[in-house]
Formats: sequence, C-alpha cells, structure tokens
Amino acid sequence: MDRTFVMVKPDGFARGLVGRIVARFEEKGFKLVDAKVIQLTRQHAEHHYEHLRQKAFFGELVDFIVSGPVFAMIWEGKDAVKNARALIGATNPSEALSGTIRGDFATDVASNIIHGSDSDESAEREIKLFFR
Ligand code: DAT
Ligand code: MG
Repeated sequence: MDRTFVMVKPDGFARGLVGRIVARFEEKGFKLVDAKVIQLTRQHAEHHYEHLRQKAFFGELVDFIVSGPVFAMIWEGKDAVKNARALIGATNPSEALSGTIRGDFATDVASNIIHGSDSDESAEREIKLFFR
C-alpha cells in the first residue's frame, strides 16, 4: 500500500482542527500509520521546505511553520499521495474547492492549515525527516 506524509500546520493545530482533519482522512478510507505533535526547529523547517528556498516567501514560510506545534502524520492507502492532495485541495485556499480541507477551513495561502507530500519521492523523504 502507498504512504504519504501529511502535517496539520501551526494555524490548524491552534484552531483545534486536528480531529476534524484526521476524521476526513479516515472517512476517505486511509489508514493512520503513525502520528505525533512536534515543534519544528528552524533547521528542520528549512530542510522540509528546501525546494522553496529561492522563493520570496521562504522566510515567512519558515517563520510560520515554527510558530507553534504541528501534527505530523503518515497515512496509508491506494494512490496515497494523489488521494491526500485531492482531500487537501489547491495550495491557495481561494482556489480550493468547497469540500476540500483548504477550501473549507482556510482563506490565506500563507496559512493554509495543512501540508501533504506532492510525490512518492517527497513522501519518502518527508516521512524519514519527521519519523526517522
Ligand atoms: P503545497 O503546500 O500545496 O504543496 P507548495 O509546496 O508550492 O504548495 O508551497 C508550500 C507552502 O508554501 C504552501 O502550502 C504555502 C506556502 N506558499 C506557497 N505559495 C505562497 C505564496 N505565494 N505566498 C506565501 N506562501 C506561499
Ligand atoms: Mg508542496
């Protein structure tokens, strides 16, 4: 079975959305493999988002992701990466459809409450980075 890495970001965690987000993945048919609350260090955050280092928003993104605890998860299911991204919705919540997590719970791209791996390779890399 395929696996993907998903993380409720500090805004989603602070707003008490972890339970509802977990429920959506369970309802979809995913199986929870592992999960934990973690406060990221700057170094960990910069490593996680290193492919975005050249972007103008990189500093803001790292500040945001270390601003409070996150809830990191490994989910298992068929086409896990693709199905999880479909549940999560478009990067910019203003473009995310209703019924998706970002479409229903967020308005701002800089605080879009959830992360999901974008390929099998990044899922493997991110699972190692967060769960060893
Ligand atoms: P995704 O999280 O949908 O995979 P991404 O990998 O391109 O999107 O970007 C990672 C995160 O960076 C994204 O969830 C929110 C932030 N981000 C992306 N574009 C941004 C922008 N134009 N301004 C501020 N933050 C942005
Ligand atoms: Mg991404």
